[in-house]
Amino acid sequence: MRSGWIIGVLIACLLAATSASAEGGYDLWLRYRPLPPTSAATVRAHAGAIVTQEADPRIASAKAELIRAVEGLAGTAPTSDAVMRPGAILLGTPARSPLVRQLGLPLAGLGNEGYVIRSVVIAGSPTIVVAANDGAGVLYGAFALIRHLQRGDPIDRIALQSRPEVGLRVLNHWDNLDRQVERGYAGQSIWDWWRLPGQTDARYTDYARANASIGINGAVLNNVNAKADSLTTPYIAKAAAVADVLRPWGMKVYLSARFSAPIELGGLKTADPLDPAVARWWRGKADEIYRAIPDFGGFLVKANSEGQPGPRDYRRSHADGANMLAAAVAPHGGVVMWRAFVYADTDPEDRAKQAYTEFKPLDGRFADNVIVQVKNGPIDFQPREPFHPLFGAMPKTPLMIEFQITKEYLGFATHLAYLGPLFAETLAADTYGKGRGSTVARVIDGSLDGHRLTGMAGVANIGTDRNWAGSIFDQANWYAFGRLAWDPRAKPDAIAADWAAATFTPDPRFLAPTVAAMMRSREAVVDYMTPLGLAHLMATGHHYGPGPWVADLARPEWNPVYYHRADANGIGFDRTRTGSNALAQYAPPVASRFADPKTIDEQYLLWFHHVPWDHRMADGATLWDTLVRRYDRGVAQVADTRDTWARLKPFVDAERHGRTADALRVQLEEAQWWRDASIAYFASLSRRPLPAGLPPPAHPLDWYKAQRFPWAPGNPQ
Ligand code: GCW
Repeated sequence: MRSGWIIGVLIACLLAATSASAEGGYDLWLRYRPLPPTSAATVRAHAGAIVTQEADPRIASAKAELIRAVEGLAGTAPTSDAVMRPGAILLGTPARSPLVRQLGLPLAGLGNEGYVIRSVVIAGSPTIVVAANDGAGVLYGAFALIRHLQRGDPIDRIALQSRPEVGLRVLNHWDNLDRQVERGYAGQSIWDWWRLPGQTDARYTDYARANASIGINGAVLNNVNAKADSLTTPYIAKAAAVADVLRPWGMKVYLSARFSAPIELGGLKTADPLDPAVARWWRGKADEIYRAIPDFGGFLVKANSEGQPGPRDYRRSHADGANMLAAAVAPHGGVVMWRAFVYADTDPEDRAKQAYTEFKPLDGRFADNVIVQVKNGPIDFQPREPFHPLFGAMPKTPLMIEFQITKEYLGFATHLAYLGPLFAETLAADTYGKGRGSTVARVIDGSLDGHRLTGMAGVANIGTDRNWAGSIFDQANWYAFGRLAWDPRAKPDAIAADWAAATFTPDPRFLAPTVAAMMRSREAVVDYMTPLGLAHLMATGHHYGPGPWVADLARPEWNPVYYHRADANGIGFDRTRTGSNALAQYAPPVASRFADPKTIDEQYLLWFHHVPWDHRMADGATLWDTLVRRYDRGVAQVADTRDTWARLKPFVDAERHGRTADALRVQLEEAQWWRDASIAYFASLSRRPLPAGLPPPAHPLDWYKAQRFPWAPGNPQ
């Protein structure tokens, strides 16, 4: 009896200990663990009640989240009230809340999504007010306030104000209907199409909460390599069920549309965008969707790219295709996001040039509710690319930028690479489209050319993994995408600090080294995979490990040798006048900056130039020696991060610390593999010795060539 009781107590203690330390990462950055006692007391003093006076679902979400956050951070749940009491947080809009209205806050110019947060005194009581013109703004303001609470910032004299610089802040899910995620490394698709619409999942709500917390207001639910089935009546009902869950969190759903759907679903003989029967079919389809989803966002289309159908099949332009679809959704206020990621198997032109060649002449020919979605760089989500030449070159067309949050080319979810610096680098690039200061950020926020339709898309890294993103640090890439979509000028280190504080701890002894390691992590990947402007050297299909020698794929531009062009004399892709002249697609000040191999920023050298192995770099070293040293530097950086992380153990729970440490160990081995394989291959062409003191590759070149990874995740089906 007695021993049974003791065992029971022991088991209970064990369970409590496990659940307290069970940190799988599901909570993301919305992890409301107790603050240190003084910060917790401050929060309690200011958040004894959450007061709202209107029945808006987004305000209800804001209130529920604040209650949850305060309860977790400060240990006491606030009450929910409709009248003021001391030490309350007031949420609302002046239009519907008399308490907010009487404050006369400066909300003009903040639109529907901006917010003001202020410390005020109402009837003698100190109050924090979160006010906006619309429920969406209140929701975003509530999350901004929570961010400050999580960091333990002083809140007694809080004064914040913000509005998003970009309108459509959307995730693109490359999720197939059987739940396989193209280029997904975090398990299956969270969208359980089979069980929808009758059954939804708590994950959908948590997904929406996470997105709302960083300002993401839309999701394209299905892969751009789309099946027409998504547009059938049963699948529209499924999408509508998802939309119902996302709506109270300020999110709209969109669908990728397969251009040939009128043939596949409508029984028509053609999908020619200028055929009236085709246009009629799409109008009917759009009407049907809007009956089920009144706030449906619109369509995303990948056309005439990598085998997808499109208007070019009928000798029509991309504008013809986009405008026909745009007319179908226009009566409902929908948009068409038309992708510029286009290259044709029949076209011998440098792949980096093809999108510009195809789209630039169409500038000004798109309907008002079309926005052209352009990848950050001209090839394909490489560890580093120069900005896409279409930015700054299509002033009469709204352009949205597409980033890849999932790390197809940066070591999947295994390698730690914080993408904030990659995103920010592109956004800060100056296109010179309208002279100096014409940054990509100004193109996509509409300010450069006066566009009101603006957007940023991120290819999601989300799946059914317990930690959503495949690793804890990959969550930071989702987070950084949202924050930069809200404010394309935000600083990636500040974003990393917010993320790490909310995800782990605001303790500066943890934050400073963690943020520093995150900030160097993407450059490390560049160094050990594709230094000095190299690109697309990943192995076939899965794009995981090194494959710079691959030369046997059907299309020239699928082969790494197409991109590096290394031979006995040198390496790099000549995109100057003597080569493909892709340089001419950039505005003259940009082109001239890139034109000279002596003055170009060395991080782009081999992207634009084929140079001899003995080419002298700015510091006098040869290109060959520099290349090898870059590979080494990348590996050394990963080792450094591994050591830093080991030292941070006291600040992190065992589970998340251990899993990250394991991944860093694998990353280090694989960085070494990348370094060794690449050097073995390039040395076989350059026939030069390694700089003195640097270790030779661990294996002969043939060993690296013989590695096979037949079941790597994420490959297209
Ligand atoms: O990055 C490449 C991927 C494809 C993807 C394509 C695209 C959805 O390898 O898997 O297809 O880009 O962006 O359309």
